[in-house]
Amino acid sequence: MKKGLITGINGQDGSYLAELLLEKGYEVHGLVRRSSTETFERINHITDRIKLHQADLNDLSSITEVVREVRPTEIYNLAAQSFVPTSWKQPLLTGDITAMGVTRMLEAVRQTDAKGIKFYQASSSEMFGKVQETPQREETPFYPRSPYGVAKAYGHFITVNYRESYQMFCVSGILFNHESERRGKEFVTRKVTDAVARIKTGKQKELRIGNMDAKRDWGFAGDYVRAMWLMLQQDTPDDFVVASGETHTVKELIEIAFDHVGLDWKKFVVQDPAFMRPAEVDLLLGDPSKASRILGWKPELDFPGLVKRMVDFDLKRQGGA
Ligand code: NAP
Ligand code: F7E
Repeated sequence: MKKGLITGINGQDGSYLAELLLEKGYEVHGLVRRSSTETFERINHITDRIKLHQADLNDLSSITEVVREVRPTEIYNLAAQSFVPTSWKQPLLTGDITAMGVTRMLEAVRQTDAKGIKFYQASSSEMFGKVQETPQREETPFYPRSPYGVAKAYGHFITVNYRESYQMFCVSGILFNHESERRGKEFVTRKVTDAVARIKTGKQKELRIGNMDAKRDWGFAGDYVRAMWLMLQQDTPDDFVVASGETHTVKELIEIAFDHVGLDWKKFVVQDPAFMRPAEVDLLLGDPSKASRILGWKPELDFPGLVKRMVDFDLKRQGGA
């Protein structure tokens, strides 16, 4: 039986990936950090079928112990400080977890079973930052624009380096933005769909938003975790861009979400400089052709379908559907 260990199992992607691995008959283990209030909202429905282990990406001995105890066949390193604005407020912590945490995971693998464990690193389109070409491909040079992007670039290269130095099966998935009803409410898609539902049900009066001209290549998280799994099923380790191949502005996102419940967004949306970033990533558009050709991966849910799905979910939560 295959054994998967997911760091960040309690996050958006971790929860979808755990479901996917269970469906495929894996024994699923998750690494979670200690918290004074245990909230496993995203994985409550599967906690009886997975095994959780307490460890922290900042603590090498704790993760080595988990890797030694579990002896997984595959590790998916999804844990990170993943919110871009927080990376300016807590740049050192972001570097410790999102960058050095990758090296700690790789060391835990190398010291335990360098040849027997396949390793997936959750890299990000934020590494492209101030984009050097469009669309962005595996070969596009990185120009990160936030401490988060810089940390992810380190995580990418250390993954490649362990592959080349120790012939370990390590891959880096360069994933563009992917969303769902399980997305944290601080990210723009969920912030918008949650606000639309609250405005529609009379619980909120306005939506305060930052840069509406930013363009992102958005997809559905459930589709993207399939690509992670496919990368570890290949015979040779390689890196892949995973994206929808379409780009949309934040304004389009807002329009679709408000339209879906019959509201005119212009009456409710207020631009607020508090949500502008010190340095912005203006445009992201990925070229997923390598993933399509080699992994046979393609996304199933399109952008309007994704936004409507998230609005419907939030409306139901607010008792409005
Ligand atoms: P997420 O919802 O923020 O989940 C991140 C997880 O990491 C959380 O479960 C968090 O634990 C855990 N974590 C944070 N610090 C940790 C530490 N020191 N030790 C152990 N665990 C820690 O992120 P996501 O959207 O699922 O993304 C998954 C990964 O893909 C991240 O690495 C992210 O940077 C990357 N990524 C995401 C996207 C995207 O669009 N979603 C795109 C490209 C790359 P708690 O639950 O305790 O907070
Ligand atoms: O911002 C703009 C903001 O925070 C998207 C993470 O998963 O994807 C995510 O990073 C865009 C930016 O995601 C608001 O300026 C406008 O241009 O939803 P976001 P992100 O920064 O792209 C990448 C691939 C990751 O790897 C990250 O982990 O929306 N925007 N107004 C706003 N953004 C937020 N959060 N809030 C606003 O009010």
